[in-house]
Amino acid sequence: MKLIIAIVQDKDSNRLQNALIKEGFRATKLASTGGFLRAGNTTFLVGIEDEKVEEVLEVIRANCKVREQLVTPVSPVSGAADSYIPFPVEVQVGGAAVFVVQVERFEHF
Ligand code: 2BA
Repeated sequence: MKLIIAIVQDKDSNRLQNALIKEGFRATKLASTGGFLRAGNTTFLVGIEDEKVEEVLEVIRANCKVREQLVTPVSPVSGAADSYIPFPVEVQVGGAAVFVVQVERFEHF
């Protein structure tokens, strides 16, 4: 068995949740925060048999979009803060950051 941990954008989370349910996959949705953007995102936990991992990945791939997001870099802590002009830079976020982890044991009581 594997545990799929998928970090997706909030904008895709309802669509992905509906698609996982429709395809018969069990999932848990957690509210999370990206370390870089410090913005909300959504983490899905999906426990799944090894042979169905690719099917789950396909559902995630089909429902999560890549988007551009503007980020304003934080100003320097000390030094040339007076002359610092924080130009927003564009970063590409998503579709999804996915980890597939081996599950040693699963119990469901
Ligand atoms: P954030 O950490 O808020 O990152 C949002 C986006 O900012 C990233 O999109 C990436 O394009 C960019 N980014 C992140 N760190 C950067 C850096 N040090 N320099 C320049 N750009 C950077 P994604 O790669 O699609 O990641 C989306 C979210 O997935 C991340 O939100 C984070 O919550 C999670 N994530 C991605 N990779 C991860 C990893 N290796 N471990 C844990 N979480 C991860």
